[in-house]
Amino acid sequence: MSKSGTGTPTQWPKYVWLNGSIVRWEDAKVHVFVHGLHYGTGVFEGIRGYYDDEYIKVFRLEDHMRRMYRSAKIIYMDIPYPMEKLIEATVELIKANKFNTDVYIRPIAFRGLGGFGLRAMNPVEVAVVIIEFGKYLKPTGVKCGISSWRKPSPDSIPVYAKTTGIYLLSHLAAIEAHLNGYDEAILLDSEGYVAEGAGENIFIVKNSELITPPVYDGILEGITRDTVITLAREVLGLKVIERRIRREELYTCDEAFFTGTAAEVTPIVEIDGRTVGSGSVGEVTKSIMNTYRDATLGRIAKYRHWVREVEVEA
Ligand code: PY5
Repeated sequence: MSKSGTGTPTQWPKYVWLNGSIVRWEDAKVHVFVHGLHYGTGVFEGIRGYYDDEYIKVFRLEDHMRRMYRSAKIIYMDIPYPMEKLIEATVELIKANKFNTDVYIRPIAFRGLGGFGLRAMNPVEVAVVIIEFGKYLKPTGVKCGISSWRKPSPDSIPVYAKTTGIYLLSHLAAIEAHLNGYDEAILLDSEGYVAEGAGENIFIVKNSELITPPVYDGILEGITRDTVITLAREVLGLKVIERRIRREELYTCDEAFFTGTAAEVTPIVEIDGRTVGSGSVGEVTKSIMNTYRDATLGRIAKYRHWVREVEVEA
C-alpha cells in the first residue's frame, strides 16, 4: 500500500458478491438513486484474512457478521439474508478470487431504490467486497493529534452501530490530522474524555497495566479491543482497566497503542507534539502485538475458534 491510512488497494479483485451472487468486478454496480448514497443509511464491517500456507485465515468472521446484524437492527434495517448466507458468501468469494496475500473483507448493506424521503425504508442491497491489504498504519509507531471534532453524545447518533453515515466524522478527523502533519486523529467524547482514534480503539499503558475507555464513552465496541483485552488478561496475565481517560493522561502514559481490524495493534509514539514514553515501541505494546499476531494465525490453542481457515488453490 502506498500511503499510510489511505487503504488504497494495490489492485482490484476479480469478483465481488452482490445481492446474492458472485459477479465480475466490472459488473458490481449500484444505482446513483440508492438511498444509502444520499443519506448514509448503511451498515458495514471490516474483517481481516491472513494468508498463511495456502489458507486465508479469517479472524473472528462470525463476531463481525453478528455486529453487522446488530448495527442493522439499530437503524431499523432487515438484512435480507440470514447471517450464515453472508458467511458462506465470504468464504466462496475468497475461493473465487484465489487470494494469495492478506486481505480485507468488507460486507456492506444499504438502503437501495425506492423513496427519496427520510422515512423511506427502501429494500436493502447487500455486497461483500474483498481487497488485497497490507498494513494500514505504520507498525513502527504513529504520531497523533487530538481532533477538533468530537465523538457525539449518546443521544445524538448511535455510535455503537457501525453505520456508513457516521464515518463522515472519522473521515473529517483523519483528513484534519493528516493536514496537521499527523498520521492519525484521536477523538474526545462529548464531555472531553478520550474516546478513540478515527478508525481504532485506544489503550494506554501505565505501570504495566492497560487502560482503555469504557464502551459508554462514545466508542465503537471494537472486536480487536475485545481480543486485546482477552489476550492481555488470559495469555499475558496483565491487568486491564476500563475507565475514562483524561487527555493529559495521553501525554504522560508509559505507552499507548491503537487497536482495530485495519490498524491491528499500532503503537502510538507521539501525541500533540509530546513523546509517548520512550518514543519507540514499548515492551508491553510489543508483547501485545506479538500475541495478537499469533491469535490471528490460529497459533494460540485456546483461541483457535476465532480463526476460520479457507483453503485457496495455489
Ligand atoms: N473505532 C472505530 C471508529 C472504527 O472504525 C474501528 C474499526 C474500530 C474502533 C475498531 O473496531 P474493530 O476492532 O472491530 O475493527 N475501523 C474499521 C476497520 O476495519 C475501518 C477503518 C477504516 O478497522
